[in-house]
Amino acid sequence: MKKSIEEICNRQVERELYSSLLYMAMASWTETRGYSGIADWLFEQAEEEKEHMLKFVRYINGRGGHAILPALKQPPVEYNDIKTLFDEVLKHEQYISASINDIVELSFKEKDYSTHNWIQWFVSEQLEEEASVQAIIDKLNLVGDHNMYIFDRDILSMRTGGDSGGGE
Ligand code: OFO
Repeated sequence: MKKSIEEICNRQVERELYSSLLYMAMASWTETRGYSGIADWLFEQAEEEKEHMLKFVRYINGRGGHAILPALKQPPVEYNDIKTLFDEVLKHEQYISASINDIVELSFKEKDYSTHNWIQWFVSEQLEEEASVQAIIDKLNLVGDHNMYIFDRDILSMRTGGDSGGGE
């Protein structure tokens, strides 16, 4: 695999791992505030992000590169409220989508059509993730502050159940 592709995939290892850490930090904050449903949703999301990171690790190594596990910066400890927390999740997912698109673009430019083909799974996954977070935000806007208890129960049925097993 070309050095440029190895480097951009390693950049994504770091970003997926940070996503996992960020969602765990958010989950921990929500759990301490009694939102156990939201915490479960975020912990599950964190697991998915770890799986995404591993997909990159295995792909890089499988193509003759060397996947590097990075040191990570600490994610925020405190969050203002549930709505702003999910706004931050959406913003983060949009950042990840842009980062995946960079890989699509570079792999095409470098004529690495295997990577270009492989990364398409992440393109679809990002679409799905952004849509599911947007659906949560829409719902939060509907329920208002008084119905947060109901929302906390309801979010458990809002898992996309995104298949994170494919793509290799
Ligand atoms: Fe949130 O998604 Fe990974 O890629």
